[in-house]
Amino acid sequence: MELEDKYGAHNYHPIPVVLSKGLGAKVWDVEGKEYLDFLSAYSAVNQGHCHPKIIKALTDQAQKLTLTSRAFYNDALGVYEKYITGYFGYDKILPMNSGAEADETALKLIRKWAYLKKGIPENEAKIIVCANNFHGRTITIISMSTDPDAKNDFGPYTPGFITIPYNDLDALAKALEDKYVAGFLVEPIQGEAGVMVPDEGYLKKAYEMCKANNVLFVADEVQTGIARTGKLLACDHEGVRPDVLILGKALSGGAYPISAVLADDDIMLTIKPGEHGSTFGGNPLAARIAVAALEVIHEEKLAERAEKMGTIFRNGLRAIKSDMVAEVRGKGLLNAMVIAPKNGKTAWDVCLKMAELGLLAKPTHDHIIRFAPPLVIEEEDLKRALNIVETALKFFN
Ligand code: IF1
Repeated sequence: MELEDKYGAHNYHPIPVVLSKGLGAKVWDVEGKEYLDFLSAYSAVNQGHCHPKIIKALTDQAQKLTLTSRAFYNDALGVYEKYITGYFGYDKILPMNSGAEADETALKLIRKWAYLKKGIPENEAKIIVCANNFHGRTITIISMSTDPDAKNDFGPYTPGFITIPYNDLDALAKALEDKYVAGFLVEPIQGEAGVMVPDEGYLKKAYEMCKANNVLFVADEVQTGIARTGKLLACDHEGVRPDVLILGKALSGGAYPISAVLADDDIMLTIKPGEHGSTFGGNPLAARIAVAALEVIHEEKLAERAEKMGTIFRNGLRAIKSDMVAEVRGKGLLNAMVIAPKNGKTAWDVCLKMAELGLLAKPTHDHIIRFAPPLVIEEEDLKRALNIVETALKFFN
């Protein structure tokens, strides 16, 4: 911790736990203490820490060829591209590395499509985004943000965004009256905002309104995708097929930075050779890891598991009697508890107490504790976690 403080940027304020090993839903600190991981690296470790099949794909490929750049072909990328486009049902994938890079790629695709296909005048394309969004940390992405911590003192900002309230179809309808709108970028559930689940039917209706106005519906499933919410994609709960799909995090099971944008040819082919890229995007190591990570999701039926275990977990949280619990919400194994401060004790104190008791979670926006364990968590461990949450809350009674 001292090394990080002395030699590392102070862009995080971690819970004071030093981890050194992880397997499945468990992690161990340097003293050998075991914890249940209820953050999963912000939903990147859906398949569980160090999943053997994913690690094997990594170690096998790492001995052969890790990076060629896209200046040349390699024998892994095409195989991955065929697999993932068939897996999610799109014509093509544009492979990137971080979630933010995938969001940036999606923004560029929306703009290219706007000028080359929709006929919006050059530099006039607008993209609708939602208040309290989180899509990453680049300058353009924080230009869309309404969070002062993410945005302040990073200006000047990228223009071309219209911000509307989340889960508000009237506001979307009004914004869609602007004929220069080319896309609507939305999280099916707002993760960082505190697991904000929109009304039933919101995504479906929003999609239909976008289609009626020749506007691309773009889903950022970096956090909600890959089985986290009880379906392969959060959009699947409403039968919505995004025009552009953004994936990241669990696309690698936490073994490597891998992200992707999926779309059909009429959108994807608006970007021509030399118009976009990345040194590591589509590298053979990522290609093999991502195939293994997606196979695990399918083989271990992790979406169905997230649905079943999520219901057990949410019901268990709601059964806890404590006046610090203001609200419990979520879908699948992406859940959150809103903590009402008591005697000056906040969600942070509850998280410290839970860490002491063997459960790792971290608050977002001061009062909201997000609970997102790996989807492979055993039912007995899920129940043990519920006991730890209850014990921690009771401690502040
Ligand atoms: C941090 C949380 C934050 C994301 C969605 C894109 C990205 C993310 C929906 C960018 C990343 C991470 C970033 C990390 C904490 C975590 C996070 F919501 F998951 F908790 F911040 F909001 N779209 N979310 O959630 O992906 O570039 O990070 O690979 O920045 O503190 P990335």
